[in-house]
Amino acid sequence: MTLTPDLETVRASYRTEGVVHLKGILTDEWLETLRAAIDAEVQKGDRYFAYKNMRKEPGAFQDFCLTSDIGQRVAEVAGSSWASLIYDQIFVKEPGTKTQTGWHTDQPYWPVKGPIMTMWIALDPVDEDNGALEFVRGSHAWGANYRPFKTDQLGGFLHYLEEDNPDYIDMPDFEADREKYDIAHYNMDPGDALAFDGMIVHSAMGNRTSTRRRRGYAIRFAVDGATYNPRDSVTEWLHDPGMTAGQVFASDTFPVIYRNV
Ligand SMILES: O=C(O)CCC(=O)C(=O)O
Repeated sequence: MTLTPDLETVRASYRTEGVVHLKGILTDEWLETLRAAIDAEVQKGDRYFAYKNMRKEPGAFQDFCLTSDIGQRVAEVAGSSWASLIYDQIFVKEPGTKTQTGWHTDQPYWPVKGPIMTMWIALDPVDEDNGALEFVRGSHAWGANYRPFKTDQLGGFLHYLEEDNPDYIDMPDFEADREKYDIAHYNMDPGDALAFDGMIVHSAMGNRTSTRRRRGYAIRFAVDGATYNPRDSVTEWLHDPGMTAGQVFASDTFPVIYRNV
């Protein structure tokens, strides 16, 4: 049974724009479970963070990745017969954490060639006041391979990585030239998700409110056509000695969580 209403329209938007807004993909139970799990992390003291690989430890994030229907949703939207898990990440911007997450593409940071999808799930209402993500629609299809860069703890640009690598080009100043591009953000309700391509240029606003939280849970997936591409120090933390370069991106470390049989 298909989980995604209007699947053909959704797929077409994802294909042409590189991002699509999916409404209400979480059950109330998962919403509460994930919120509580993030709150346990907030209790540790940080108010603005992007913790990675939460699913490695037993608990709510691992359960969600392995037992919810998220893999099927990814496969449906991507038009893939399978989806494997790369890693997950929680993005918290508590009220008053105003720093913008700079414009970037995700793919150069990961050892994957071919299609990657992120599902960014809102656990609070999200809009331009409390940290909505922004996308340069269609940029995933430009064929532009933007150079990865190092950021500080708050996501500010520090310096380029792979500076001598001719495969990359430096990123234009999207912020300065906003009017030149088709830039969009999506107002989200808790339980909504944005499915977006690993090559789309995106950023996230800061949380300018004094009262409204912004908890997001992002999971990165490889889908049909994605292969292992362990190329440099930037992607090293996701290297898997159990895979060989060029093979389908799936292994014990990066399990296939959905297959349409
Ligand atoms: O949620 C955020 O603040 C940033 C998210 C992001 O850039 C991503 O998921 O790639």
